[in-house]
Amino acid sequence: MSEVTVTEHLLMEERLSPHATGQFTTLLNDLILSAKIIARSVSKAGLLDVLGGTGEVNIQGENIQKLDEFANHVLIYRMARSGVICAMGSEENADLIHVSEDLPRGDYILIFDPLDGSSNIDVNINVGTIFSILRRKQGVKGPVMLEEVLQPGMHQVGAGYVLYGPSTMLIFTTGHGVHGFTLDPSVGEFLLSHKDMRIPEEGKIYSVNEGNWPVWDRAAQECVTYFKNSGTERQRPYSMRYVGSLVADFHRTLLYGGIFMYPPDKKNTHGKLRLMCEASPLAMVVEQAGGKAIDGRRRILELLPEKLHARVPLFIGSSRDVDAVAEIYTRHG
Ligand code: AFP
Repeated sequence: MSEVTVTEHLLMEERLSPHATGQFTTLLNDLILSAKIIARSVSKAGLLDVLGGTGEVNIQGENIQKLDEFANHVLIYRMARSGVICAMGSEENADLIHVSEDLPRGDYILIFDPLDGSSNIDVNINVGTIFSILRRKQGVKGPVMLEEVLQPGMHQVGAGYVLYGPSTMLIFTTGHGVHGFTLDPSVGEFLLSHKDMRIPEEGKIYSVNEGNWPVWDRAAQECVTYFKNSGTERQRPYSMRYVGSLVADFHRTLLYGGIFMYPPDKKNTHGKLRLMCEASPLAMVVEQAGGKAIDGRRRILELLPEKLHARVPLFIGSSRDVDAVAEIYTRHG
């Protein structure tokens, strides 16, 4: 593993940008500190009284886990004090979170899913934090309006995720490729372990909750059939892997190639995953690594969110595998 720390890496990237003020580096450094605090609690799940639900239900209608609430609190508290953010959007909060006027503020907007895959915590399976960084239009002052936040993913200035797994990893992009860092717990630093990550052009794994087959439309069923059936041109059938934590399923897809799919179904007619805090940040990461992300027909990064918690179908991964899905959806009209 290289000895380059994530801070050194950020400073090097900052030097390449002539107009950099250091605010973005500050933001990422505070995000990294939050991730370390969350990682510490996640790694002690089972020892501390952090397992199980709080008994409450979030804006998405899902049971809130204790660690979910803790991760959300850490991020909101820390990032509000970074001095460079004006507003935040969390998967756990119905409304936009405004940074108090009593605190120093900047132009950045942070959208996050504090603990993705949290229903897996009690069984000790990987979870993660997904983040998307947006910027206010230059010169706009005063309270942040929701319309300013509802930007298409292609306006993100940075995006990534922290994976709390056998080791804690930070994967992010600022639009100059994707880099991965692994937390060395003995020194408490994220060290560069995966430089300039590239997703294979084509994979051998498809990832989907196939239990939803009866509630999918014909196009989604055809996509899964395509990856299951043996083909002549490509090596098929693909293997199937599904963790049920998007960060974990995405991370495997990024490293090994293949495709992750969450199609719309009869219950989730617009898909289950959240556009702003899940699909868009991962779409930026995958595109920067040479892959693709679509909702079946349209590029995820071009979609304009209608609301903070808009949902979207997601097909993400190796470019040729995503192209195969796009071709099937086009045929279905
Ligand atoms: P939780 O955070 O409630 O566990 O939801 C996880 C998630 O949003 C995403 O991480 C998974 O890919 C997806 O849901 C799994 O959904 P299914 O359980 O419907 O397959």
